[in-house]
Amino acid sequence: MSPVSKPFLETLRGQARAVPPIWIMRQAGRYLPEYRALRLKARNFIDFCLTPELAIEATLQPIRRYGFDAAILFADILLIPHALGQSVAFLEGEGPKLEPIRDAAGLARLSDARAAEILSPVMESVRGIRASLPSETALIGFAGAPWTVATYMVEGAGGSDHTIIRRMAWQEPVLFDALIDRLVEATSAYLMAQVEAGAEALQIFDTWAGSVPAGLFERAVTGPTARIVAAVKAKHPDVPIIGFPRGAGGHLGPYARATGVDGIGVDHMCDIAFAATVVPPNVALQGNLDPVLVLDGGPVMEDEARRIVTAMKGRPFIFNLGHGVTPPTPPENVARLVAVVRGAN
Ligand code: 1CP
Repeated sequence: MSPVSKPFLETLRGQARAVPPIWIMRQAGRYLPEYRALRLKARNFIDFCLTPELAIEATLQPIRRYGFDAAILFADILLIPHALGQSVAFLEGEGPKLEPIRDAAGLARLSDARAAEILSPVMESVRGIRASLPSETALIGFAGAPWTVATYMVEGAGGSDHTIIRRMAWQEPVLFDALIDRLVEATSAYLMAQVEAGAEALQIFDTWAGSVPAGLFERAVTGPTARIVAAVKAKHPDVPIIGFPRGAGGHLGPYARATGVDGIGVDHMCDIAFAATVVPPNVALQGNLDPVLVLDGGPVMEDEARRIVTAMKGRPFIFNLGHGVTPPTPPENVARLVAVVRGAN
């Protein structure tokens, strides 16, 4: 146990603090000029993520600028399909493109034989970040949840409709469940390796949970996430885990109870006061300022941030956005947000 208290970790252990810890999703990335400069040093985005020197520096940039309470490992949820042998490319301005998996033959081409080796630079990054962080700053490791990663693997690209994978889930349950099982296994191993390398908390990003029909929610979201949480906690019972089932407001209570997560990321479509009524009181809430408010900054952003902090008084709570900070956001607005949340009127 670390002798220095880390507000972010204390909150995930159930402590309600007068001043909430703060970090923001996508805090490292394109809205920072120093990230855009660093990004030019790698030929493509996967190489960037798998070069420890670059990933360590990208992780530390927002910590130096803002002193967030937590750093998040710089990596991407699509490193898992890459490590399983699927072709993954990030095209400039177009987002990710994958060679889609649509049948048993496609699934059979995945192999975890080399996954740990391909992902080993990530563990080197985790060790390097841990060695460089201020003593009060926690390090979050992460992965995509099986459903969200599977949407990219099956659809072959981003997007929000997810018709192909939804049809697969309904019409070809054996194939769908087998893909999800592969991801549960690979993701559990990947997250455990991050903890062993020095990650102090984990976040499971289910960015596309909101496109899952209610009748599939347990099979696609809650069940697979619960299995990952159980696998990680069997080996590392003390590592706190945050689940972020974006767009799944109506399922937050059952999701929190069935998965056993220590914290719930709440998106900005969901009223965080409602989340507080359905999520057990010992489970921390994290969120949920609308990222567009940080584009303009000013009194509207500040009032809404204060409203959220006030609504969460007395509850274990971590301030964050409802989704990632967007690339055109002026960095000085983020600095102001941090000051407001920490109480500098
Ligand atoms: O060249 C570039 O700079 C590419 C932009 C970029 C960045 C900075 C991508 C491509 N990924 C990342 C880093 C990243 N991705 C981090 C670490 C940085 C940080 O948070 O500080 C994390 C945690 C992620 C996670 C991630 N990747 C998610 C889940 C979180 C979320 O925002 O919903 C998802 C869905 C992805 C997929 C992804 N990676 C990148 C793109 C363009 C996309 C597609 C997004 C989409 O489909 O809309």
